Amino acid sequence: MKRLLTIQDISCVGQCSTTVALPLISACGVECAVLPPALLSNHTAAGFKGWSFCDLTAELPKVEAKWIEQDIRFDAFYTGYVCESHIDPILSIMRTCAKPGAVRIVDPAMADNGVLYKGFAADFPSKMARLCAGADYLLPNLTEAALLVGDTPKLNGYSQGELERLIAKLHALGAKNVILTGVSFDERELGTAVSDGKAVEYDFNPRLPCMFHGTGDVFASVFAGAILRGRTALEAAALAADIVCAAIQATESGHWYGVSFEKTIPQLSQSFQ
Ligand code: PXL
Repeated sequence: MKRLLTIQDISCVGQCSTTVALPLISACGVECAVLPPALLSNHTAAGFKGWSFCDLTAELPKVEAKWIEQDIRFDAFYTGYVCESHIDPILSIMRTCAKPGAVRIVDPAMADNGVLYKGFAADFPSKMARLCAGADYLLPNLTEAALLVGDTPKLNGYSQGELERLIAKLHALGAKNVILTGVSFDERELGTAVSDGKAVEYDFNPRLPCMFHGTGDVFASVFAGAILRGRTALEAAALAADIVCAAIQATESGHWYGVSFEKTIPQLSQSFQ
């Protein structure tokens, strides 16, 4: 069994980050170790009135030292929501605790719908870009992609040419494969562009008429699990999108802070039987 380390916050309530990654990656048949660089009472998106934030930056080198000492190494790293002070310690762990050929999956979780999440300074995307530079798989949404390359985010209306120029700029940051989510050329469909730097392939699903928190984390977690189970980037993105759609459809109305991804776990583990 492959062993992945996910590095992103624990939001105690809110169905995002580590509390999504651990069950979904496990359901793919991949061992999931966790390293939370911060502990929050809940996520920071609209709906919650505030949040507590306990920064664990100082713990990161201590954890790293114990792993080095005990020869604990990982086949893959998957990073999500992190803050500026976490980036150098994470880059160090990804160097010192990697098995040969370890894969780096980076979800630059910092923005959506044209704006940065609350709490991030305007120059944060340039800091996140340093983590993205070493990514084997970079998984931004359209807003994150634009901010990473210094463009003003556009909410919709990217032509195929504009999208592929944006993808080329993400490769120029250093990312090997780019998986761009939230892509649409037609209001009935929403999908993903998958690029290895040579060709761009697309996967679309019917657009669902609603917006939920945490779907990016569900997408990235399933994508990471599927890559470690040997799927191609396009296959992994298509499975991740199917699970996101199923999770949205399984979410009862009034459940506002996340999606009921738990109900997709049987379907997800079936895909790896
Ligand atoms: O789902 C991304 C995410 C992760 N962690 C925290 C967040 C968010 C999105 O708002 O606030 C703390």
